[in-house]
Amino acid sequence: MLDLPVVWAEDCLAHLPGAEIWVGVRTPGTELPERATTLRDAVLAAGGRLVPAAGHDDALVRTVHDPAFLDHLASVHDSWLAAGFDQDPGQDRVVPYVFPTPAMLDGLPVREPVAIHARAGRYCYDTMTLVGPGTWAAARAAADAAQTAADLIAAGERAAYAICRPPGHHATRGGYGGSCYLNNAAVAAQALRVAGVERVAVIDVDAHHGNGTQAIFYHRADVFYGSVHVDPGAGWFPHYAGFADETGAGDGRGANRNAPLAPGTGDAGWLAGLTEICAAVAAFRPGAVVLSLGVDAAQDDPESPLRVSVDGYACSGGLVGELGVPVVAVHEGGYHLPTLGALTVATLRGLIDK
Ligand code: SP5
Ligand code: ZN
Repeated sequence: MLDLPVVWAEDCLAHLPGAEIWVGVRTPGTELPERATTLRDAVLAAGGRLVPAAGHDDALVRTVHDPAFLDHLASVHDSWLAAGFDQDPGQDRVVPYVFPTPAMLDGLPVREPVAIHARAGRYCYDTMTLVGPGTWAAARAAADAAQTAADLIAAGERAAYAICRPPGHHATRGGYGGSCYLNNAAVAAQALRVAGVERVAVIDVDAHHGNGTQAIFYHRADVFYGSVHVDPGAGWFPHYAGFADETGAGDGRGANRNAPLAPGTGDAGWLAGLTEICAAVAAFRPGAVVLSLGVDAAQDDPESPLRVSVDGYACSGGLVGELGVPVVAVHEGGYHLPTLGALTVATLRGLIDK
């Protein structure tokens, strides 16, 4: 019996990216609405208690993200259609073609471009993360779900699970990418801080490094970020972050910990990495934990080369539960629909059985 509140936002189904542009080629993409309904059905069948996400105003989200980025994301698809891009050249999703990277700017300030096709890349860092008509509503609903789960912890629950779609851990303070738009885990962590938890730890078990969450808290001493993930140095997304020598900076020195793993790593190596992260989290003495629960490290997942089993995921929940503090679990990745539910339920069972 999975005796746990499960936060659900119907609007998370409104995001229909339709495709991912991979090395210039249109591919179907794997971040589908069916992921969310599959997760919902599995956790409810296991005994989870459905809690509708509550609407929140933008105050908290605007402290986690750059307000200019939020205004952009809320309006860019309407602007895209108003400029006729769905007719000419025939693209109904927002897809950038130029990015203001250091290679282009070389120290110049980032200006707000006039052309909508240029603006499309202003707050985006890849070609894989398209914006459609329902993207903003869904991303905002996912952030609401994460904030609602944090509210439940603040009200005394020991654990809560938010079905967040689209996922969030690749979204930075000022930009989106990696199938993520708003950083749901960072919203949950910040909500816990505002609710009075002095130190919050984010533990990220998604197969990919959560570069967005790391960046948002990199200079802060009050939020620890720890992640176990496939080694970006072995050629895996997000490629530019997630290395072991990234340990925080300024006030945040020592409050960041990465455990990158070789492709092919299975339960033993993955759980050893997570054990190391959990030891660092225990030393940080958090009052609550946000678990970035991606199940794409599973052996059958198409998006990562890690080979974790359902039992391995159950053990990961146990390791986080053993920390003995309340946990907000926020869903991240996981793309193999036939096993998504079992992996998630096993993790949540492991979490609350401790
Ligand atoms: C939340 C999350 O798990 N985001 C992961 C995004 C990783 N995307 C990287 C894609 C790299 C290219 N994959 C090839 C797909 C070919 N269809
Ligand atoms: Zn992932």
